Amino acid sequence: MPKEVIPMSRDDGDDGNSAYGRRTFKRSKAHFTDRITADGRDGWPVEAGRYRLVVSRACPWASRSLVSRRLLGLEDALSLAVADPIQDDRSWRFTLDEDGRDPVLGIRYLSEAYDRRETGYPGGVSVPAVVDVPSGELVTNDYQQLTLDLATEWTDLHREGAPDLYPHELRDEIDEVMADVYEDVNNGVYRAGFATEQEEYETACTGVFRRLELLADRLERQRYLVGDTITEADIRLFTTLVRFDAVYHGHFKCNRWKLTENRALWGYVRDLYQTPGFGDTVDFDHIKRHYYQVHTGINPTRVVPLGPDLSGWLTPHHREELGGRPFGDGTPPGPVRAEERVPAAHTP
Ligand SMILES: N[C@@H](CCC(=O)N[C@@H](CS)C(=O)NCC(=O)O)C(=O)O
Repeated sequence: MPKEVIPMSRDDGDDGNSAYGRRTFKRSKAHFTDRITADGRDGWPVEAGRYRLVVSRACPWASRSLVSRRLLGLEDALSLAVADPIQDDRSWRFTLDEDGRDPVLGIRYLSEAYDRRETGYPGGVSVPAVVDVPSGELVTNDYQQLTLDLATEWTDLHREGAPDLYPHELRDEIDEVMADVYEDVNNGVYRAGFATEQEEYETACTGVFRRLELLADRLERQRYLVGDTITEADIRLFTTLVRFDAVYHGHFKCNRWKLTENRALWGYVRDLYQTPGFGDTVDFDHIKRHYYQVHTGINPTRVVPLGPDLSGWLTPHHREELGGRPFGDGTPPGPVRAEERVPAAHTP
């Protein structure tokens, strides 16, 4: 039986009592913040085939990198390991692979790559993680920086027609939107879900919906969050919205309304879902089983609900009427490679 895993705060200077106890939920900071860059200044140069991206398709933070990798066409350059959505007491494990071992890294647990990098470090084992294949060492688990680096440092390895996900002239606006989305939405749902006091829950839940309403206003008028093309900001909002009705509405009690009841947001998230590179990374089975089975403090029975009905995800959204050029001067990514396809039973 997997042990409960809580996104703990251990290295951000709090007293260790805040993630799940009496105090406000706080997210830990990523512990390994080395960057893989074009000039290799941290000792990790961008190099095709050298690194392996380890994700769980359940995890919204890891899913950002799954979407970026697809949009930018980095599948050949950066290989992918998908962990079992259910961690055990040694955390993320490769039980979906033959013999329970990642075929490239040869390890059974992601923690082995963390241990190779640093023995006995104080943080938790989290995804996304990038591992250096030759040494087997973890390079980074800094999910905030990772996608920005894929967009701006890995450019030599991008596919032809890759979009510019973090255009220079829009960075200030993108950063501003992402900061609000992070605080109130990406992390707000976790603060609501892990709250152990009424007031803490109400504050977080109110913040989630206040921000969603502001975002919906914006998205009534424009197809994407910033400018007229898909950017990093859309990726970060998408990975929370795509989980909203499936897990945040019920399991995390963010239930003032469902996304399907909000015209702008439901249209926006379906538009992205149906855009190559977004929906084809999403595994609703992994999402639901992870949240409902791993957070036993919230769901002690570990029963996973049957709903919601997924068929609506593929219905017409009519967002093209707002204009916008999804890939700017670029093109959509090609089909998903066979070995990375999400099983049809886990999709609408
Ligand atoms: N690395 C970040 C974000 C990534 C993250 O929270 N990933 C989750 C999955 S959604 C995870 O791996 N949690 C395992 C754990 O915290 O032990 C953090 O430590 O807060």
